[in-house]
Amino acid sequence: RLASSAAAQTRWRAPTMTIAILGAGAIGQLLAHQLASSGCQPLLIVRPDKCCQPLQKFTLETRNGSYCRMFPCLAIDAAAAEFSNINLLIVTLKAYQVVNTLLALLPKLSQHCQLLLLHNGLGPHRQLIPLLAGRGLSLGTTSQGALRIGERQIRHTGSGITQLGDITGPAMPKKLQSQLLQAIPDSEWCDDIMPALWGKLAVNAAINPLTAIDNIPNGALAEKHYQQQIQTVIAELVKIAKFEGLSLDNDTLLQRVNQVISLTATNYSSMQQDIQHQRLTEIDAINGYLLQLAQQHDVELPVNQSLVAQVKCLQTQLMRCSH
Ligand code: KPL
Repeated sequence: RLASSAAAQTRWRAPTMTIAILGAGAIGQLLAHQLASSGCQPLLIVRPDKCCQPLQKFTLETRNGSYCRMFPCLAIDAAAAEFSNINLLIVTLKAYQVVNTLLALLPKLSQHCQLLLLHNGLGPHRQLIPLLAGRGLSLGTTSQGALRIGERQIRHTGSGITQLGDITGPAMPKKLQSQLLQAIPDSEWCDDIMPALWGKLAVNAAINPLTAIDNIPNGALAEKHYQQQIQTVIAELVKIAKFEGLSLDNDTLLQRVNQVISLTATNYSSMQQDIQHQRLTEIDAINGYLLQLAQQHDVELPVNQSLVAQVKCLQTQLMRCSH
């Protein structure tokens, strides 16, 4: 009897959904560990030169200890058949890598593969929508902190909420939705994800360029001189959001920015780090996205414009030095 009920259990196990993560940076690796600890076996899609073995060991350090896990890895240039079983592709690339990378990958994905973009800033989804060929697109934002301390080793540096929601096409299947919400701590599904994305955009637009330009930690922005600039960055963001049909509250956003400044006072923003390591920044998808919208609506955003110009200038100087 025991044997037959065990056999029945095996027979009746619900079919598992394949979740793949494109971009094995700090957030991509963190999500892979969180999915694995809730019983999924995520697949990591990596650059061909990083895919030396089909199964690779990844390590997560938390306050409670270290966890080593083996994840299957697939090179992005692998044959199409290997991608056709993916039900959900979570994209954790930098904003500026999203469109070009997906342009090459989309034809290899099944017609039913759902896409979820998780990056700082906004904008790539607008270029992606015409290329989806009927696939569903969801977007998300996370305030979880993760630091990469080795090629396949990360440290979970802070908890924070993760908000996800559909943008266009078929909705995320309920089974995938619940797998994600179960795996990611403090995560929620939003019927309208846009206000959450704009909330995070406000935080990044205020903190990232100022810390990158002046090479300071987030906490330095509590000084009066920065607070005046932050107020204008936010006022300009609220103004352009209104043209996009979104009514955002100036004071709530300012409060949120200042809360992040104090909670992450000793941290360096991703843009400050990108500049220091002579990497391309996400400025085009953050303050640059506001300028794109401003141009469409024929509106001026002088403070955001000046921040974009300063970051781009730094970026060009540093890139030139590194060559
Ligand atoms: O998301 C961030 C970033 O650095 O990109 C913030 C919230 C500003 C934390 O540093």
